[in-house]
Amino acid sequence: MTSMDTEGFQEARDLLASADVVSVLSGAGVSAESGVPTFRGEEGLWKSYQPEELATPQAFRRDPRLVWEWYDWRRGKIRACKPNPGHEALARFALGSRTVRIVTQNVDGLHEEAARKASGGNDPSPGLPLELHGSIFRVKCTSCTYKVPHRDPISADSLETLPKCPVCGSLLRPDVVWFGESLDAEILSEAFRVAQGSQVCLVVGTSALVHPAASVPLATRDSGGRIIEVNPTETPLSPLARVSLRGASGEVLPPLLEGLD
Ligand code: BJW
Ligand code: ZN
Repeated sequence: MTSMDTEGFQEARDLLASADVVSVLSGAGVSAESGVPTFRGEEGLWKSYQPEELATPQAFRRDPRLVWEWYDWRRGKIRACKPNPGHEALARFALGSRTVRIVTQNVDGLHEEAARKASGGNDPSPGLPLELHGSIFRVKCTSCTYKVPHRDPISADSLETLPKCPVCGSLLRPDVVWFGESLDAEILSEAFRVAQGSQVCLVVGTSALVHPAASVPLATRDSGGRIIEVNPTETPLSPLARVSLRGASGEVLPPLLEGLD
């Protein structure tokens, strides 16, 4: 069965076609077909750790070497990944005439890469996402305000080899949002503002378990808009979605968004 035969496909296309403003909430599933491991489920395991054990400030304080080792491993995997047809379809959609804003939980930078490619040297900004959980390719100081882009491998052999702040000498850490940490207030309020003002929120590849990100589509629904979900499996948002398209985003999004630029 192709995605175009999926129940609700035409309804989803009609909803998107008649919307002036569309918000998109994406999660790790949108990058799965690029080879980026998701967090939860069988593919999501690293050694025997769960994200809740490593993506916390407590874990970093307890064992920064282990946490950096996990991030260095993930950064290496992501560096080798390219945007897939799902990212590309979203980027083309966002660069089209409709007002589209991509809000992502992903830290991999693949939406941005797809937007730069799709813009062909023109302004990529309508396709650049609001990054709710930061970027894995940026580091920040654990003590001062130092923050820089950082893509190179790091050595997590010992505490001594971990990256240190050039200003104050403290440990650097990935500039991502860990459990128990607040999201950037401006980015978060912009995400809710965009969702509230959109007629459709397209939710792609997220388990919708982590808040406040998982609440963003509720702002669309609470203001009278519709949620369209693209995910191979059911999530807590499925009962609230007008349409749930059960498939991989790299297969569903290109035909879903085709011609809606
Ligand atoms: C495909 C596919 C394909 C597969 N195509 N799809 C309200 C209620 C309960 C708890 C809380 C709450 N508010 C806040 C909390 C606490 C906590 C939380 O949400 N806990 C829950 C888990 C219970 N939230 C926080 O702590 C947040 N901070 C905060 O709220 O601050 C204020 C506060 C502080 C203290 C107390 C209370 C409030 C911060 C959350 C930060 C999350 N950080 C991480 C790590 C980021 C850095 C990094 O990458 O290392 O973000 S955790 C991890 O989960 C990552 C992700 O962005 C996030 C979401 O995961 P995602 O993207 O949904 O991925 P998966 O793997 O879960 O799902 C993949 C999906 O794709 C699946 O559904 C598949 O089916 C699908 N899929 N292949 C399409 N081809
Ligand atoms: Zn510093």
